[in-house]
Amino acid sequence: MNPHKVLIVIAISAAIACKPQTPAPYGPVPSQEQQEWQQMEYNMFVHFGPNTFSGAEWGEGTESEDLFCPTDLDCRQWARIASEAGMKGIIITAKHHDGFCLWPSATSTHTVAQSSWRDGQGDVLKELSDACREYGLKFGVYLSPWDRNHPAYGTPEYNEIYRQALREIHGGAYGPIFEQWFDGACGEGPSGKRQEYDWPSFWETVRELSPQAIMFSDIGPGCRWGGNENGHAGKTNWSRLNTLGFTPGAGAAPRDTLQMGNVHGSAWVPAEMDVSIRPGWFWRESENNSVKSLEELQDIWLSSVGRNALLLLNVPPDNSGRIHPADSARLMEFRAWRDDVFGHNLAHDAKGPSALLDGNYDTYWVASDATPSMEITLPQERTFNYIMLQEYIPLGQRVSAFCVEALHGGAWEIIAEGTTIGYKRILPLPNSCTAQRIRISITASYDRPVLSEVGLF
Ligand code: FUL
Ligand code: CA
Repeated sequence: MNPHKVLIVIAISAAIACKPQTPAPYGPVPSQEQQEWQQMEYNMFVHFGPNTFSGAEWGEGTESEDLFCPTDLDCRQWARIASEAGMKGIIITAKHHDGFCLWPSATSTHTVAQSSWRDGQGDVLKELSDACREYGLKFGVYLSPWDRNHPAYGTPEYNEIYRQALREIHGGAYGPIFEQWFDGACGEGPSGKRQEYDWPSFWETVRELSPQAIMFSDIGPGCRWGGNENGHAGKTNWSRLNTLGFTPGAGAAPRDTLQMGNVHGSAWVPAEMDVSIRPGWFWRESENNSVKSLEELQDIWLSSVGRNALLLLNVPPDNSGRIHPADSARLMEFRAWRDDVFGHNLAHDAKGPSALLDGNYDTYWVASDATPSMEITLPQERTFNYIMLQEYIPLGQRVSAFCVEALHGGAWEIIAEGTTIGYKRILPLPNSCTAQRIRISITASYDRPVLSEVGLF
C-alpha cells in the first residue's frame, strides 16, 4: 500500500471509531405518531351533548333530539381558548352514552339532523374540526361504544353500526384525526343489554382510514387510560404495558396497573390522564362556582405531565355553546403559572453534558454505564423549586431509580429522589433549594440511560 493510502485508511478508521454510536433501543419503543402525541403534553377534552341541557352525567338515550339546542354555539371560541391555554388539541364527545350524535350520522335516528337546532342542518364535528384547523390545533374524537339509544345495541349488528360511525368520522369530512377515544364504561348492570364488542375490527377500521390516529382505551393500543379520573398518574409510570389477554372496559388490567404500567410490558402504551376542570364531565349551572382552583390544576400538572403522562383536561361548554368565563379565566391563570415557572430553565447556561442543557429534546446524552452520575454547575448560586428530567423515549424507557443532590457547604445532600422518568418527570422540591452545583445519579436502569434534558425551575 502506498503511504497515501495508508494515511487515508487510518483517517477513515479514526472517523468511524470517533462517530458516537446510536445506542440500540431498549424494549418496545413508541411509533413516530406516539412520539409526536407524547410531545403534545396537554389537550382539551370537550363533553357536550344532551346532558349539557338536562344536567345529567349519563343520559338515558330517550331524550328528545330537540333537547340539544345551543343558542350561540361557537367552536372557534373553544379553539381560541384551548390555544391560548397552551393546549395542542381538542377531543370532543361525538357521541356519549346516550347515543346522541353531534354529527348527522346515517347510523342513527338520534342525531343533530333530527333536532330542530339549526333546522337539522348543524354539524358540531364540522364546526369544531374547522375551528381546530384555523387555530393550529389537532382534532380528536370520543365515540362511546356503550349506546343507550341505538335499538341494535346488544346484538352483533351493533358492531357494524359502530364501525360505520367510525367510517363516517374518519372518512375525511373532518380532516385528519389525531386521537380516537374508546371509552370502556358501561352502566347496563347485570340484567341490562350485553354487547360483545368486536374490538379488533374497530381498531382495524380506524387504522385503515386514519393510520396516524392514536387509539385510546383502557389498554391502548395507542395510549392507555391512566387508571383514575383525578389526573394523578403513578409516581412510577412505565409507558410499557402487557395487553395480552385484556380487553377495554370490564376486561381491562387492574387500575393500579394502568396507573403504573408494566416494567416489562410487551407494548408501548403510554398513559393519558383525563380529568374534568369541574366536578362533572358535562356543564351545569350549579357548578359554575366549582371550577378547580389554580392549586388543584398545578397539582394535576405535576402529577400528569410531570409523571410521564398526557393531560387531557375536560372543559365542558355551557348550554349556550360557549365555554363559561369561570373556566377560561382559570385556564389562563394556569397557563401564566406554567409560563412563569417552566418558561425559563435556570440551568440553560450551566456547565455539564451540553446535550442535556441545550433545550432540544432530540439531542441526548448517553451514559457509559447503567448507573452514571453527572454534575451540573451553574454560573452562580441559584434558587429553584422544581427539577425536570427527560429520557429520550425513541430509544425506549430505561431509568427505574434516580436521585438528585445539591452541594451545600462542601457536602452533597439529597434533594429529590424518584423511580421512573420517561418522556418527562418533574419533581417538586419540598423546600426550595439554593445551590450552584447539582449532581444527578441514575441508581438503577435497564441498560445505559439516554437522557434528553435536565431543567431547574
Ligand atoms: C367515563 C364516562 O362514563 C364519563 O361519562 C366520561 O365520559 C369519562 C371521560 O369517561 O368512562
Ligand atoms: Ca437535549
